[in-house]
Amino acid sequence: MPEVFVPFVRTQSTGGTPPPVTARTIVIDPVTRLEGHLKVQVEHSGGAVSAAYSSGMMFRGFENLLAGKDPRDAAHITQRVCGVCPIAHGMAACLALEAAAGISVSANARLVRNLILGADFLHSHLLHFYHLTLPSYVKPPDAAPWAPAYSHDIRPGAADNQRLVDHYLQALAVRRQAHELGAILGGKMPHTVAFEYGGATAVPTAQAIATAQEVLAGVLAFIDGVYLPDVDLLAGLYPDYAGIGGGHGNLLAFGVFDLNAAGTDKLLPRGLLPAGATSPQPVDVAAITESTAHSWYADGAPARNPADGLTQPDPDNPAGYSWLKAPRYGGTPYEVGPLARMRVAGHYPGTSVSVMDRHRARAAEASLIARAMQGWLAQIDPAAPGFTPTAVPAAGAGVGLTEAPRGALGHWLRLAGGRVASYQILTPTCWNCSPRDQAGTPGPLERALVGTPSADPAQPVEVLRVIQSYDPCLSCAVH
Ligand code: NFE
Repeated sequence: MPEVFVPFVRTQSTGGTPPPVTARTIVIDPVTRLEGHLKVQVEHSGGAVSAAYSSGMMFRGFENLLAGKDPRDAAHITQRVCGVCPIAHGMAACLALEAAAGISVSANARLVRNLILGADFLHSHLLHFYHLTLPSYVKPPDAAPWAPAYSHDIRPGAADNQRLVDHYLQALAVRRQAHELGAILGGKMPHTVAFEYGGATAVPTAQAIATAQEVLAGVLAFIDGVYLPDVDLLAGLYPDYAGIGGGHGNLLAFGVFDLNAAGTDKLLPRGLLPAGATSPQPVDVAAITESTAHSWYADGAPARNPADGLTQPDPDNPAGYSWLKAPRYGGTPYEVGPLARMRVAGHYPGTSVSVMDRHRARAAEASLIARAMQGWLAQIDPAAPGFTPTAVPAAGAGVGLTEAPRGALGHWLRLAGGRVASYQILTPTCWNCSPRDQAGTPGPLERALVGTPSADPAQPVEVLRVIQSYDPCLSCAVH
């Protein structure tokens, strides 16, 4: 790999790669109000997007630096993939090693893990709606850090606009409370020290549980009294976004928040919903592949299951245009995230997939999780252990499937000599923002952008709204 990588300078289309920039091209680079480095190029004609290309612009290499490490360290190292969803990585890493060892954790450990992860979901969903999304729909104050802002297609009247901007500010404090909740139970946030192979390192005292209930009640009151009504308000002001940004329509959830030791019962279950389906199908992990045909990798196969995955950077792949691989299920792109989870769980009826469906499902999920957390706090036994010391297996393999706030997350671990022999991470944003695969099929975001209005190419706010509805995190996606 060259010492200095100059990203993404392509002058020719090489079959499935972005065409040269013309007067019909809009390039947003970087896309802001998300984590990491995302570039989106769209071609437009007749006032609508005709093709889109999504590119992750930074390589990181966490999988490679895990090789040879003590597998217990993965729960802490992989949390550094991201400051927004670290807890989910800690969870997936623990689950992968525990699967390799064939163990399950105590009831207290399960509850404490659910609670810390739940607190991170609440923080993340509030962050996404108020601080990453809303500025694309309201007229923000004419001052830093909001100015300059788009002026095209901003619809709220003065009173609604003021209400939403006020809530933007209030939500900063509520996000802090959600993080405090995680810190009460997990030692600190965002990167918890409580997630260890074999359980959770601390069981909260009765006093800590009471404090956590109090903080949680405040967060839940904001979700139900402010967040949900604000999403309704936005959906009412922008009703056309219930029909924009649908995409392939396939939804996938790995499931999360175990309600029993075996993990067979979950608050948000595992399931697959191909477009239009109303009853979820089982998920077969063997059907998952990642293609690098249009990615800057040389992995020596058209597509690999993550159990056999490689991470061999190749910035010179002439067909590449992203540092994201292209995950597929049975060769088909699937959208992951709150809409997938809530629909698989039966909590979000219908078959519609759109920008507003994503926002509505995310808010409804925040309320559902916060309520479940109240119950989990009540179930903790402060006198019972949370951690069971267990030997690390010398060899074997395990898969840890869970959900991060943005969707299905998996860690694939292989052990040799008691160390990490191979580690592969498959993140939600890699599913959602993937480039084309070996068959040339666009990823979910790339497909969802097709047909999006582009009324004012100088202010492509419609394109931005579709992108943001997925809540992308490119730090996770490239890991
Ligand atoms: Ni970096 Fe992450 C993603 C979530 S999971 S925010 O995508 O949610 O790795």
